[in-house]
Amino acid sequence: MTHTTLEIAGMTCGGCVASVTRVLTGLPGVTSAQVSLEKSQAVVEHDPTTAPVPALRSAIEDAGFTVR
Ligand code: 9UX
Repeated sequence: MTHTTLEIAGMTCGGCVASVTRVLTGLPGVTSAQVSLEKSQAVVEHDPTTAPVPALRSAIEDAGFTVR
């Protein structure tokens, strides 16, 4: 397992945090996601083979947010 920190733009409320958390933890290979509204970031614990960083990025962007 690897920890990756992603900078996310566009989260404005707790509902956004819940959405990002749900899409990340719904991906195969993602063990956990700690999403922070204040820091505009997500720390994701994942298997980089099953859930590579571009897959994390795509899932977040498909949910309507921007990964910097
Ligand atoms: Mo509330 Mo966050 O509608 O998009 S979930 S602003």
